[in-house]
Amino acid sequence: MRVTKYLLTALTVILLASCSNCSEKKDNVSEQPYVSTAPTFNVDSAFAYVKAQCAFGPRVMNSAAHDSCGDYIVSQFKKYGGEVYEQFADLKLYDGTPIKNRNIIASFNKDAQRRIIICSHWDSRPWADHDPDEANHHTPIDGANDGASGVGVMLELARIFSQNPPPVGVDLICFDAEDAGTPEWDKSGNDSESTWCLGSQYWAGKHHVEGYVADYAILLDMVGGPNSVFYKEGYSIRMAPSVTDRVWAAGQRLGYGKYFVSEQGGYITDDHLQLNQCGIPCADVIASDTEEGGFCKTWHTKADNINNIDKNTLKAVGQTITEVIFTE
Ligand code: AHN
Ligand code: ZN
Repeated sequence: MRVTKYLLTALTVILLASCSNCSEKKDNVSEQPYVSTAPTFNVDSAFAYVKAQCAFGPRVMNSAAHDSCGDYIVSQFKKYGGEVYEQFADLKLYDGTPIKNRNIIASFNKDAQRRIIICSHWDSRPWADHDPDEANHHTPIDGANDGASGVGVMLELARIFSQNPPPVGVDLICFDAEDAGTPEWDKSGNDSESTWCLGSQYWAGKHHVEGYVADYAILLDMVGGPNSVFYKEGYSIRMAPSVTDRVWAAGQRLGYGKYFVSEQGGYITDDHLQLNQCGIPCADVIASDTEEGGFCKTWHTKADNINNIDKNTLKAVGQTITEVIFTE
């Protein structure tokens, strides 16, 4: 009797132990969340950088606000230990208007061989030509989302790098004159794609450092808007497939799958084309509107201001880019 009881107890113990050893533990392992070792992207800090840019007023070429904001961006990059390069160039708008173009580049971990570029445009559109109110079609926009959001992410990255040197070289490039392409109201017929992205066109022809090379690049465009979703942009899939996969995979493993959707989006004329054409594979992280299908509802309207910035979008993108950089 006693022996049987002993055997039963022993059997129970073995069964329990084996149970906790296999199925339960396995389940636990598969439920473990991904734990990133990348630094935290502080979204309040990034938001403050977006707000600061907007406070100068629209950053339209040949304006005082443009000059002052350019100085501000340079001073922030320097404060965080970036090596800053500037490219000043005399360029022309679609209608021949001369503009003073200013590209701003900040290099971190300057001597590293392996380098990646994070870029965005910093100018804002001179005309709210997509505004529902026609009276606004000739007035400039703040470009909180369209311009300042990408630069806000880059300034926060610079702050992060000042405390956590990146494992590869990182060049943060602010292109000028992306958004002065032929306005919708212009009837001259000169609406070619080459009227957009003037700053990146200039950079593609003349890099900030002679013989400059980079392994790959990520373009940020409208990364702080409401109702945002990021599809894999057409040219990015075609010309920079592994960069695109890398960015979207990073977003998804961090839990931002609602933003980084693995579906193909449209083909968009943007600064990334210039990098791809000069041999640097570049993916465009550019938002679509979950309700509209096209660009964000505030796109090229007076409503693209600081009141319509969504910190959740900014955080999802900022943390994803931080993840990509620090898992190099
Ligand atoms: C065109 O509308 C031709 N390209 C969109 C690129 C863009 C404009 N990104 C921001 N503003
Ligand atoms: Zn724009």
